[in-house]
Amino acid sequence: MYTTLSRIFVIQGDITKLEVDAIVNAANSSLMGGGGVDGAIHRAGGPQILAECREIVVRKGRCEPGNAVITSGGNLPAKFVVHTVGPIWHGGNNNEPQLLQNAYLNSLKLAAENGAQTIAFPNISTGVYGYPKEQAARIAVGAVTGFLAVNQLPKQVYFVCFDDENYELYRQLV
Ligand code: AR6
Repeated sequence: MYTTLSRIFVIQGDITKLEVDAIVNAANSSLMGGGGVDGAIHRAGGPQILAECREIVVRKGRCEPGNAVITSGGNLPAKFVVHTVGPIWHGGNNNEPQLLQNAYLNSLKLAAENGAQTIAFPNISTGVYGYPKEQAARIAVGAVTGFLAVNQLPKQVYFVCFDDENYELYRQLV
């Protein structure tokens, strides 16, 4: 049996390159793609991912902040993409911490339900959505640690940091 922290890894790089069961996309509520990591995932994964997102929107509507949906990985090395929507930072008194925590927890739950043994997260909401990086990192690590303590899947979680500041923050926290 692993201890929780030994199941968490911090790496720096491009999440689209990872050979894990699931990568998480920091999407927006339309699920129709965008910039940042969302743009990178759709570019690398090809049109199949967007087609599946379209079907989901037709069936269930938009993806509200804190929620998550799952598609195949298209041309990515990952089997699945979990699309979640983080909160836009409006100063911190608009339920941002809870919504960010929900984005992590609902992504983990959906990945586990689909049998994912390994999952990789980007630093949700810390780009275009403007969430302060240290606060976001604390929420991310807290949510993942809490989930792993009471769930066997995913077996391993990767925090994939793109910028140096996030990488340093996560290395200190984990
Ligand atoms: N791999 C890993 N991390 C990345 C990559 C990559 N290839 N590219 C960027 N990042 P952002 P948000 C990091 O802006 O703040 C989109 O337009 C980046 O350095 O992608 O949740 C969506 O459609 C940052 O740390 O997502 C939404 O409209 C982190 O990913 C909106 O942006 C998240 O930055 C969502 O904003």
